[in-house]
Amino acid sequence: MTSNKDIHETCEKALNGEKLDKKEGISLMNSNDLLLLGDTADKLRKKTAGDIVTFVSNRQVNYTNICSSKCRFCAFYRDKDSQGAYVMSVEDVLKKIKDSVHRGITEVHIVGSLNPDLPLDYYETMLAEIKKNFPEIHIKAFTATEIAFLAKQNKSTIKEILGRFKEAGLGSIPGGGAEILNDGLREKLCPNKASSSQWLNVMETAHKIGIKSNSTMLYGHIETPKDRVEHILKIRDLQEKTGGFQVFIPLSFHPQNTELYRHGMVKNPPGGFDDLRVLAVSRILLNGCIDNIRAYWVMLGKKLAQVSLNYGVNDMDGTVVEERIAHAAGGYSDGCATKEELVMLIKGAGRVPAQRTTDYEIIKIFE
Ligand code: V47
Repeated sequence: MTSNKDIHETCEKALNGEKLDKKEGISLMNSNDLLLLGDTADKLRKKTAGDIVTFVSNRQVNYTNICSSKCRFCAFYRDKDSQGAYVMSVEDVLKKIKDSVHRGITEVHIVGSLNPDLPLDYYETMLAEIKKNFPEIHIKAFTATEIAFLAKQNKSTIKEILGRFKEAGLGSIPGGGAEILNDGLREKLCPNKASSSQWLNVMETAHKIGIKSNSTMLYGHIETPKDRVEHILKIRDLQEKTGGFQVFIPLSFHPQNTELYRHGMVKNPPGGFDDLRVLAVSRILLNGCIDNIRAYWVMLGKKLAQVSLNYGVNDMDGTVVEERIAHAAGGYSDGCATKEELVMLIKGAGRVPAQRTTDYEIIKIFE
C-alpha cells in the first residue's frame, strides 16, 4: 500500500519534469487522491498546452460492421448473415461526407471492422474517391488492427499496405484497436485480432514512413491498474522512438450488449471518478512525451468531458456527427455535437476554445 506521502512525492517528481517509472505509475493509478492527481495533471497541462482546448470539425464513418474478430467488449459487430449487418458502398461513404461538408468539416474519421469479404481495392478506391471529391478533407482512417488484418488477408506487408493507402490519400491513422496492450488480456477480450506487438508494429511502421497516428486505451473492463500503466508505458516507449503519436485518448468502456456483459464479467461502465483518474494519470505519465490528452466526449458524456478539462485534458475530439461503436454499447450519445456546443463547453470551463486541424494546427481561436 502506497502512503499519501509517497503519492505527493511522486507528483512532485512529475512536476519537476522527471519521468515516472512503472511502480510510481501504478501507485498513482491506485490512488484515490483525485484532487492531487487532478492538480498535478492540470499544472502539467498548463505548462505543455496552455489554456487552449482544441477540437476538430469532423465526421465519423463506420463503413461496415461485419467482423471476423468478434471482440467481447464490442456491441457494434455483426455476423455476415445476421440482422443489421451492413457494408457501405464507396458511393454511400462519399454521400455521408457530402452531407457533412456544409458543416465545414476538415476531417473524416473512417473505421470499420475486420470484414473478410472486402477486397483491398475497396479501401484504395474509397481513399482515392474521397481525395478526388473532397481534396481539402484530411482522411484519418483504418485502425492499426484493420491494417494488420488487411496485410494478412492480402498476403502483403504492413509497409506495403500503408504505402499504398498513403499513395491513395490516407492522411493519418486513428488510435483504435489498441484496447489494452497485454496479450494475456487480449486472449480473453479479443483473441482473433492483432496482438500487442502487432498493433505497435503497425504504428511504428506508419510513423517511419511519415504517417502520424493517434493512440488509445480501452479501460474499465477486466484490466487492473497495473495493466493500464503498462499500456501507457508501451505507448510512451514507442513515442520516444518515433515521435509519431499526436494524442493519447483513453476510451471509457460501455458494457451494454457486449459479451463481457452477457457473461457477467462487467456489469457497469467505469465511474466518473475513475474516468478522471485515468485522464489525469495519463497526462502525468506521458508528460514531455505526448502533448495532447483527449477527452472523447462520446464515451465520457459531454458534462464529464467538460470537467476533465481540469484533470489534464487539452483536447475534446470533435463534432463527430454520427457514432456507432459506443452507441451500440449503450453510450451516452449518438455522437453529434455542434461547433457552438463544443465552444460553449470549453468556455464554460474557463478555457479558450480553438478549432484545430487533424495535425493539431490551430485554425481559429474563439476568444
Ligand atoms: O478500438 C469498442 C473502442 C474503439 C467499445 O484516433 C469501445 O481520433 C467503449 O478508437 N465501449 C474505436 N469503447 C474508437 C476509437 C477512436 C474514437 C475517437 C477518436 C479516435 C482517434 C479513435 O472503440 C475501438 C475500441 O477500443 N470500443 N467497443 C465499447 N463497448
